[in-house]
Amino acid sequence: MKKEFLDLGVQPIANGFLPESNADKEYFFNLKVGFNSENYLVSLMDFVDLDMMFNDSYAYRASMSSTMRSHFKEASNNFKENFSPKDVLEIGSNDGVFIKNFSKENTVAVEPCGNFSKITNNLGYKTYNVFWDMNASNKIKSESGKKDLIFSANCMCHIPDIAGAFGAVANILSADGVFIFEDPSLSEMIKRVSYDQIYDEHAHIFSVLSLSELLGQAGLEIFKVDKLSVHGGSHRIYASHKSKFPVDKSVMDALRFEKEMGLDIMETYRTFARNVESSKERLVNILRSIKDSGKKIVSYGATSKSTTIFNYCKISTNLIDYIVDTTPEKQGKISPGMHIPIVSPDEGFDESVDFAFLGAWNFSDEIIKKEIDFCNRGGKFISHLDGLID
Ligand code: DWN
Repeated sequence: MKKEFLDLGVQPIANGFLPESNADKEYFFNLKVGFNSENYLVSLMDFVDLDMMFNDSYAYRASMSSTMRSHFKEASNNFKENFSPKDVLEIGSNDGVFIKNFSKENTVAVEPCGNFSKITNNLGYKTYNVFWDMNASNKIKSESGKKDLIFSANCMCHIPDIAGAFGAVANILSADGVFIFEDPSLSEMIKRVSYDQIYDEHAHIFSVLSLSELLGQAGLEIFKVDKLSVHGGSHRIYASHKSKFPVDKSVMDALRFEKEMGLDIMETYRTFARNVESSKERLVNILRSIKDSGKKIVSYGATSKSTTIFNYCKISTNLIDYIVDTTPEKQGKISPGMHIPIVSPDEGFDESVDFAFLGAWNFSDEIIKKEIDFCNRGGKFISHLDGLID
């Protein structure tokens, strides 16, 4: 039974960057989070309708960062070397940043956002423009058989019926096949107080504890866990049909670590909720004192994560002048809910900027390296996790 532990207030569609003309037509919902003590799953109390979030104008492009392009290149090399897959399926292929490393002949993809399924179909990869469920699994299995590598990045945590989704994977995974997926890590979120990982698309924030329960219900077993630095700290889970692979030490280590963190008890989440409240106060005080001193602050990266922060902390152009983002589809629009204008870095990241809030803090290394001139002239980055970054 899911019990609420955090209320992040009224929130818009996190990735719903919109033209100014649509500002009065936004959809809002109450973003509340709960913990289920039976299967250890942390989920939204109420799921947002999938069609509201994933449509033919989805804004997030995975290949917009060099970090993610190299991340998926390395992942594909790793999987080819260790599993020599013949028949590959990616669930949530976005703009093809992962599957483009595999041959078109024996790779199929599932991508519900039509603007992206069009890209990979045009590249020659058979892409099903559907949501992942048992219907999709049976259709693909009937057309191209079972798969020996099923991969999914930042997608499984977006599926409200996660038990059904894992059952659909088991249905099409070959006897000796591997199911590898990566999603933000609950332990990292709790540790960093990175509450901005919570938004409409993230139906769940997974722990290995919860995944072990849910995959087990689908007849699958975790045999390896990698800790990843991408997307603010993620887990890469390797699973298969039961007893197909020796269970690696990393699985027991992860489960033990999470139990020691108390991810199996409600008290841990109530403490997290208090930490979130303190994080909000600290961030607003930092931004307000900078603004009161007459300095200019922009936000770097129009992210779903920063949508949660800005709407929870009521941060608008009263504190942030505008947002800079490299994604063409986001430029010229306004941010969801707080309606902060978005411009390209060429247009907005200039000498007039004194401080930059890291909306895309998960790429801070890449960004700070790229903006060394900004830092050298005295510009400062701010994050809600670490405050002012020297
Ligand atoms: O799970 C999800 C993750 C993978 O991506 C999706 N539900 C939605 C999305 O979340 P997000 O919007 O918080 O993702 P990112 O990857 O943190 O977004 C980064 C944004 O920052 C992009 O719009 C690109 C932009 N960016 C930039 O303007 N300059 C990124 C870099 C690295 C840069 O230098």
